[in-house]
Amino acid sequence: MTTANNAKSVHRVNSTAEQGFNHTADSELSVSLVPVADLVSHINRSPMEGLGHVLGIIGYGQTLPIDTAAQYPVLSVELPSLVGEPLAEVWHSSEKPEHNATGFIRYSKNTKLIFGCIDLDCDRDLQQQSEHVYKELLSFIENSGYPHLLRVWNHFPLINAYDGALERYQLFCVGRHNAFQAHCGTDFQLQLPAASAIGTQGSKFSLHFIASTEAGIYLENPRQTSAYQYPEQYGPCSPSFARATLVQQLVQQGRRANKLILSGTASIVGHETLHPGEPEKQLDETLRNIDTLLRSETVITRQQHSAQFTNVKVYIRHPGDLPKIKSRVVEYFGEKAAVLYLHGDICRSDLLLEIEGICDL
Ligand code: 3EB
Repeated sequence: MTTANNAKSVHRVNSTAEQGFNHTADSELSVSLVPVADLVSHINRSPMEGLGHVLGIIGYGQTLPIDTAAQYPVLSVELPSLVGEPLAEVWHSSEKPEHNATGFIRYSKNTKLIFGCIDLDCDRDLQQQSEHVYKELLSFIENSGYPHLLRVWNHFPLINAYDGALERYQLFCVGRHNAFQAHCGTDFQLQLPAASAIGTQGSKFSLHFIASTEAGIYLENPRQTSAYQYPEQYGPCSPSFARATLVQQLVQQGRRANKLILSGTASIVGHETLHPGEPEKQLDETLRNIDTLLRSETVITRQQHSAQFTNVKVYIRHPGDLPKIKSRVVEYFGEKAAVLYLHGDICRSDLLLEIEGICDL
């Protein structure tokens, strides 16, 4: 049995519906998955219902019916949702944020966190654009007093296509690597956030991020080579990310407080892709990777309760594979997790799926 399933059977998490109080009201950060059609009423209701204040909204697959002049950042990511109606993530915080924009970065910030979006037309030179975007982002968060990047979501088109001698994902990795090295210096590997990089069928370079005044704890996966140490066969610059970020939040009234923000995780063991062409086996390998990370010492020793995923995103290269994986995903993560299935390209052409999520510890 998996860790997530154990969590379900051993410790029941209180939810709003069951307990009549709000589970997220005193939590620093939470994410609601909302049908796009209900977005406006959800936003209007959320302060009354104790969900907290809106930090920003990330929509998937269709342009959001929200005024782009909305005070908080709104981003439409070009990755269609594969199940049911179009969905959006509403990011909330318990503490009222301030909204603003600087250059191409739109953001909301409270005393501890900053949540922001970048939405640009893709340049012809992806390496240079990635380097530029990351340099701007790193300077911006540092100058604003939120120097610790916790999580970044990257999206751009044609991730597996070649541009000259390199794949576009490799070009992105070079640009991102150069920016981190220039900004953070030679030991930049120790300061890398959790991340994901997913290919779209659109035309935008878009990303969103969370950064903090306080350092997160960056985790690696004992079953996987650290991405920043991948050998050169995968590209001239290894990918700049950590496998997860552990965020320690305030404990109030004994309720769960730590969050694990899991990077995109795929069927990679050591540094090699396992099970090319076999989605079910890639899924099992991915879940074993997630399980291993959840059982790692750093996580276990900081865990106040059993691990419970609240939000999960499953990226699927071929929509036809969805029926082969959906029931296993639901079984593993349990009914409490809001799962979003998105049609996107994974950064290695032999990977068929990737899973990320946010987990209460
Ligand atoms: C992997 O483990 C799969 O380049 O930011 C996962 C998460 C992956 C983040 C990134 C890439 C990234 O290497 C791919």
